[in-house]
Amino acid sequence: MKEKLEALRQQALQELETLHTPKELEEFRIRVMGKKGPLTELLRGMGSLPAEERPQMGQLVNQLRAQLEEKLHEKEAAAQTALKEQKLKDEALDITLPGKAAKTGGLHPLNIVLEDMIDIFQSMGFDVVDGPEVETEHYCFEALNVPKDHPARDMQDTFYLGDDLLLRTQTSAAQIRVMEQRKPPIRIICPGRVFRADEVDATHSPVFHQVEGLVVDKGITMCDLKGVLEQFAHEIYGPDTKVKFRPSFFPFTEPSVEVDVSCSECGGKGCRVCKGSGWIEILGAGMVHPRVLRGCGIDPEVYSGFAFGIGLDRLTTTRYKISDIRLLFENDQRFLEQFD
Ligand code: 2U9
Repeated sequence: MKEKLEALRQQALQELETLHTPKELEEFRIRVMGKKGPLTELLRGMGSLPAEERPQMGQLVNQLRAQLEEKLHEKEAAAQTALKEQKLKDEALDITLPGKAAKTGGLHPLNIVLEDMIDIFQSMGFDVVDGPEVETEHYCFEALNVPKDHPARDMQDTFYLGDDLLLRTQTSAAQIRVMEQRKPPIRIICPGRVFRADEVDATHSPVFHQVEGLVVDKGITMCDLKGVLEQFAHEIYGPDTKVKFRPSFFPFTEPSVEVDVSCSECGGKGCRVCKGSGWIEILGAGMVHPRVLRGCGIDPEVYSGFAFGIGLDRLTTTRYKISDIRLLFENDQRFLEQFD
């Protein structure tokens, strides 16, 4: 029996040396040390030994069990360490790799052009003012000398929200509020969203943007209007740009003009952008109608002023050669990314 025990020790220790994974070691434990294993069998076989040999034999079997247990523990601990090391190796991070660049937002093209315009007018001493988008008929039309039967007041052209409430069709409404509150000299621009019940197409949107301006003081003349708007056109389109003032009509200004600049695309020769004319219309303007001044409590015998209105969307689409105004309102990342 002693020889059997020694043979088992040799064989078990030898086999243990070849086992490495936790699975292999567990299988060994069940096979060799389990109820049906050779160790248990040896203990059972002790019944056939003479009584005086049994204690010594029992001690030897227990020693072997302890020895195998210890070896198994060692191997299991080594297997766990190896497993952990392999895992660390597999999951190793290369901290020297460059990180993913975070996407940063950029200015919307309308805001790029608006910021340029604000810079230009601020450098000429204008303040920037704001006003409500929901207005009353008084501020949007009456105070601006727009008669009751004017087509702009028609339900077809203006979004009415109720009897007297409407979405402003021009930012002039906000400038009337300033004229009521401040005494001249007044030098303001008023950028903002405006609304007209237009059919949507490549050049029309029911929501668009204006930058309107107003100057009121003693002795303001058409020369001031020309000087300010020429300066603006030269800063936006370059100093060689020609500026043309054409007579026009608006209810809120008298006299009124429309302002064209020589086409920046063809230099005035005529092309697709200027539809062959060599000129591009950029704004409307005029001397503030005396009735408008009086309505705000400003004496037109003492003060005079000029006003202008610039369509921001058209200025933006021509600058960036954007073919369709709707692109400005869709917030498509692929479009906006080009202006970062
Ligand atoms: C006050 C009095 C008068 C603002 C003006 C225009 C001429 C004009 C258009 C430009 C393109 C509107 O966006 S657009 O379609 N505007 O032609 N706007 S004079 O006149 C004012 C403003 C305020 C108190």
